[in-house]
Amino acid sequence: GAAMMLTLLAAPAMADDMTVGFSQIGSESGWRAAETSVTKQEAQERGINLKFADAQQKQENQIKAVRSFIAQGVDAILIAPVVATGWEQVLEEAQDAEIPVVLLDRQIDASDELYLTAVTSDQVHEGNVAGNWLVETVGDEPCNVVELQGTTGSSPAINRKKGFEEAISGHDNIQIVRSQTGDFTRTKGKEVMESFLKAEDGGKDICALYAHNDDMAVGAIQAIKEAGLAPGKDILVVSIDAVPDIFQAMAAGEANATVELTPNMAGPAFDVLEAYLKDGTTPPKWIQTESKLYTQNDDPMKVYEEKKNLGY
Ligand code: GZL
Repeated sequence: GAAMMLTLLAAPAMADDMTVGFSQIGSESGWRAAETSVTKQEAQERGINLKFADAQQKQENQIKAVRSFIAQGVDAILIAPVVATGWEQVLEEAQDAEIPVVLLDRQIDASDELYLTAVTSDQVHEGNVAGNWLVETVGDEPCNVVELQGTTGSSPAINRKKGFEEAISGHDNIQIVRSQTGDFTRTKGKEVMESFLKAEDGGKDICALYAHNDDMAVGAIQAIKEAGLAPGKDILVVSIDAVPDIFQAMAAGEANATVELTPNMAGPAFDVLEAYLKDGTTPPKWIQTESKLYTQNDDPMKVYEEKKNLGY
């Protein structure tokens, strides 16, 4: 009757009290920590009720979290998928429950029918930018490169490797002589760099390090110094993320270049979810975030000051 109608009319719009489950990979890097803090801030500013689950970099924990969000009947689910495979089953369960899923910062090898959209950078382009910087920096000089890959099977590790190799192909003076995963962490980055230096006669013939993220580069810089070499000079250092600590290293002449990745993937994600849930507006399947090269010429300490309070 009228009372019911009045109650319905009084119900707040969906977006005002949207409940969103976020299956986050973990806190493996400074960038990941920033993405988490920015996501929580964006939700708070929008009055979104965010349910947060940290998977400690294990896919089975992400799948458990998504199933829990489905059981709780959330309005939407965000997933930062640790690896690119193994998502079909749980995404079909979310689809059956009519809960839209948005992927953050990494892609998956599954039909894009299984998610509303993916908010990510162009990771192949990031590898291109890093590789092109090295090509322009070394010219025709011989350059043996060691590569610290991101998490095995993750879309950034696959794509950043591909993009870098594209950029250096045709420049036979530049060769990747060692390549191994450092799992996007400082600790592993340091350990693997130590093994590269030992395997390469102390590192005197290593010209450059390409690290798929700044955290592995920062760990490797420590290993290079402990081996008695000058990072940024004896061994050039190029990486991706643009976290504050890489700018400190650049200001100290210990790192050379980084490709920026915004930690704010959730803002665009919440925008399209609100439009979808309120008006049924369907977004494009990919929302691409920008990539910008920073080098020692870009006043690294100024950039450090700008970034240091952003939750990294
Ligand atoms: C890339 C993102 C990567 C960051 C790393 O989009 O998934 O994961 O580059 C993080 O710092 O571990």
